[in-house]
Amino acid sequence: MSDNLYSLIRARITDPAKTFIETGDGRRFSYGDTFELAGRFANTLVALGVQPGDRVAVQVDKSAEALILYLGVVAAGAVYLPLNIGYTLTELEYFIGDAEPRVVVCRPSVATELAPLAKRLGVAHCETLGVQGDGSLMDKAKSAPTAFTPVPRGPNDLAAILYTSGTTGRSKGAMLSHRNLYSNAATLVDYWRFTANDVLLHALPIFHTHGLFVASNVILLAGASMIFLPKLDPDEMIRHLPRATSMMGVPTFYVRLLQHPALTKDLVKHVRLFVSGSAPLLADTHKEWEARTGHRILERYGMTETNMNTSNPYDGDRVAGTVGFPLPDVELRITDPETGKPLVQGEIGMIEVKGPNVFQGYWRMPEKTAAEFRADGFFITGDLGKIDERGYVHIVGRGKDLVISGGYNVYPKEVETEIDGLPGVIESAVIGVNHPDFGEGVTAVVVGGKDCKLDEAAVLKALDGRLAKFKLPKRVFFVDDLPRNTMGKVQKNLLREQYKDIYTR
Ligand code: MCA
Ligand code: AMP
Repeated sequence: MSDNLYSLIRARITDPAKTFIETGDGRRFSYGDTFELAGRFANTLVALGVQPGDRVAVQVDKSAEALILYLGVVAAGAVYLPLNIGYTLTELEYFIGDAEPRVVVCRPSVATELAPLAKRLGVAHCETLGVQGDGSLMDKAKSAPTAFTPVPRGPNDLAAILYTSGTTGRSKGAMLSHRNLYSNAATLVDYWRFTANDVLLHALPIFHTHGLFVASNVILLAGASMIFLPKLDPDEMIRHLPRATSMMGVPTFYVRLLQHPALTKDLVKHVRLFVSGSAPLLADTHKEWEARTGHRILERYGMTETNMNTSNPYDGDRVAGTVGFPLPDVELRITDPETGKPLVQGEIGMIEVKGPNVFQGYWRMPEKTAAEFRADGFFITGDLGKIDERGYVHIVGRGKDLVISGGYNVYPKEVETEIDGLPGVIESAVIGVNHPDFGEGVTAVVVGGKDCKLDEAAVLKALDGRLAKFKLPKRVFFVDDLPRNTMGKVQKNLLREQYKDIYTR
């Protein structure tokens, strides 16, 4: 049997009339509709010359069709490459140039800007897909046949590439195989007890692991349904929650829903599971949520490179401030970050993982890939943690210089490089500071020279259009010097301490 994820999903679906997606505005896609449209997309892509292994880059607004396009790409044996809709043309130039997709699919509104760029970078076709089933790709798909035999794939063949920003330089494309995606989603279906009776309230973006693989693949493998909302809109979520059995979100989802007066125990009485991940969930949020709804949020831990690694238990104690136990099939150890030697239980060190969930390496970056694996196959996550006496994993910090804002990763180096390039700037340090809504707020501390005429607004204006908006500093401060240790390294911990109250006071 082929390992093509699409074939494995199809094999599990017994009732084609069952609803897969219901959109916020009431459109409904049964599993039968979904497979027909995925077949049309796959046939369309093949007609555009897409061969197994070719990349199909997609930067479109969230819609049922966009998710079904993912299935069509996978069915065709091609490699799905989703891109954050916030990325600017400058950022897209890098991703497209690096991944060399055969086809780029974008929003109708940006096609006139993106098509010439894609052409210059050697992309064969630039197509569009809108939120109402419009666009050139849909036009072609409408006249394509629905029947498509999924292209046979081996377990290690690629199904997707997701870019994660690099701590030191260029963004890296994490290569995920059919087995990576299938094995992790199948594990989560069992671990979190998903069945065909489930209805997931889905308000996450579908260009990252959380909304695409954790949420959507789990629902597909369970043959369950989703209420598919374009984004986090608390009023809309409150409207749909009474029909949901489950919800997945980043901590900001829970923080914002708690601010809604209509969130009550009664509203969520049909929900059996709330999952949080992508960033640390504050113990206070966990407690407040339990007090308001009667539910203990289940927190889990994952990465783009690994899918999900650990989860709090479905039955048993969901401990606030921990990310639970390693999932079945996932080996997890804590090591000395310098030597890589395993540490004893309770000591803080580097979290390393190994299992069928762990990716195939970084696209065209063999050295970077080699540097992040131990000789015995463990992947070095860059997260610092410990395992307590009951076996729960705690994430206590990051060994990598990374800010997580509202569940999106922002690599300080990327923002610092842009700021350092502005006229008159000597240097800068970008840090994450406690933020009541986003968890961490991207914050820039800038050393301007004598001739520097910039102020906060001017820095932000200069960065706008070069970096996606979620990467832009929420505040910019000017200082005479950055604190350094004796080795000359900027002491970001001191800056984080100095600015720790700026978003909360
Ligand atoms: C939007 N803005 C942000 C963010 N999102 N700023 C900082 N951090 C953010 N995350 C900015 C916009 O640019 C805009 O700026 C202003 O905030 C309002 O924009 P809006 O679109 O209204 O924002 P929102 O709808 O309120 O979005 C906030 C959000 C969203 C719901 C937290 O960012 C979100 O859905 N995050 C989830 C990300 C996610 O799925 N992560 C999983 C990665 P301006 O006003 O200047 O225009 S996968 C992962 O991490 C691993 C594998 C894992 O474990 O899951
Ligand atoms: P990404 O590169 O977007 O896949 O982000 C992965 C990173 O998010 C991990 O390496 C962790 O630093 C962080 N992360 C994910 N889930 C959690 C969690 N539950 N608690 C703390 N950090 C998390």
